[in-house]
Amino acid sequence: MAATQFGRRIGAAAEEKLRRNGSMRGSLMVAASRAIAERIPLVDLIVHVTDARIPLSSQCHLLTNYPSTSIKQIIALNKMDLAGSTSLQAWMDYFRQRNCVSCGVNAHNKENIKQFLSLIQRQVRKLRGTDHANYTATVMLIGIPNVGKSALTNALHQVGRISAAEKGKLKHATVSPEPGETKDIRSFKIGSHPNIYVLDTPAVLSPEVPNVDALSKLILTGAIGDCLVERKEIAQYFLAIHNSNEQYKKWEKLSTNDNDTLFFNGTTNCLTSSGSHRKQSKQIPTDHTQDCIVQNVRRTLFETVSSFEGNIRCEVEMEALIARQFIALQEIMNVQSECEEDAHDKVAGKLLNLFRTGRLGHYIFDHLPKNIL
Ligand SMILES: Nc1nc2c(ncn2[C@@H]2O[C@H](COP(=O)(O)OP(=O)(O)OP(=O)(O)O)[C@@H](O)[C@H]2O)c(=O)[nH]1
Ligand SMILES: [Mg+2]
Repeated sequence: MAATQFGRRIGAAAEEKLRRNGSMRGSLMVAASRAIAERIPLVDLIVHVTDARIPLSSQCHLLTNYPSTSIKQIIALNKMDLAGSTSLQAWMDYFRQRNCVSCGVNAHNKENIKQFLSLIQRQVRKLRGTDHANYTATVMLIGIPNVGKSALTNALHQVGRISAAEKGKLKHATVSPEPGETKDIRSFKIGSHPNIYVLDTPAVLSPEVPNVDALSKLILTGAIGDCLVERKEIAQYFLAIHNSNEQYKKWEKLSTNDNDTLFFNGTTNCLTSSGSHRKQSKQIPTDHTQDCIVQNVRRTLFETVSSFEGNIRCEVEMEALIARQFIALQEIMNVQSECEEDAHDKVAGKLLNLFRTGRLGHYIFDHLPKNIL
């Protein structure tokens, strides 16, 4: 499939660069990995934080290298809002069949965090094997960069402290869309009776460069910074996946119902084809994902793919479609630049931001291993 070729292209370019640099990890990460590895046998429970869009490619080597029975862990498939809960069920079944406790999580959803906290509390109680609550347990979050360890820590700390009616200032772990933000191991209280603390930790990456397929997915989801390959190439990879996927068909109504309507802001007004302004409070959904730019990007992607007459299975023809999409997106994103390269870079940045915040559909990029289907 053409999308796979686009992925391999960026995976190979990144691999080459990493091999020349010698390693995926800086000296800080090496030291942090050692400190985390030393604590693994000492904590009560490990939450192995992965990205639900790539449940296998985002696994942390520190944990996969352990025999599965020797560590007590919950596999948290975080960012499940970006993966879509229906497809994620098959992955949870996959982990269940391997006797792993797994759970889809959305660090931004309070109700979901409450359920996740209950799961952690149940597991801790089970592991301690006692009904009394006069003890302190430690839970360590471990994962590769940018999977949401700090966002989960903050959410658990907030929900756990509030439900325990604890007073005092809430602490905050720094959360950032850039990978490698957390530099130290820090402890946050998430429950009383028993006292449970979570350790937010710096990201861990394997010293081995992963295969090109996994590498391209890590780059696409933002686990590895955009500095290894050009943003335009990453955006092209996303478009190749998007164009090969059926999801864009859901956006057909944006093209047919509203093609005479130009949205000029994302709130309450719109400009009709006749030029008059009218209130749109009923017509623009209140969901934040439905803002004006998102609508226009979705409509443009729908129109460019559905009107394309070439064969998108062929890499060269897919490339031609993507080139058209860049031109169309540049216009609707209102990107102006003297230099084409610079304009494409800006379009790519905006497109990747929309995709990575879930506004261009739900995706799971890893395939379930065939033998369990
Ligand atoms: N949509 C969505 N975004 C999330 C979720 N969890 C975290 N994020 C976002 O993902 C990005 C990375 O989150 P962090 O919590 O900083 O990730 P981390 O694993 O601590 O990253 P490092 O400290 O760099 O290893 C941020 O932009 C978060 O807002 C989630 O469940 N859903
Ligand atoms: Mg962090």
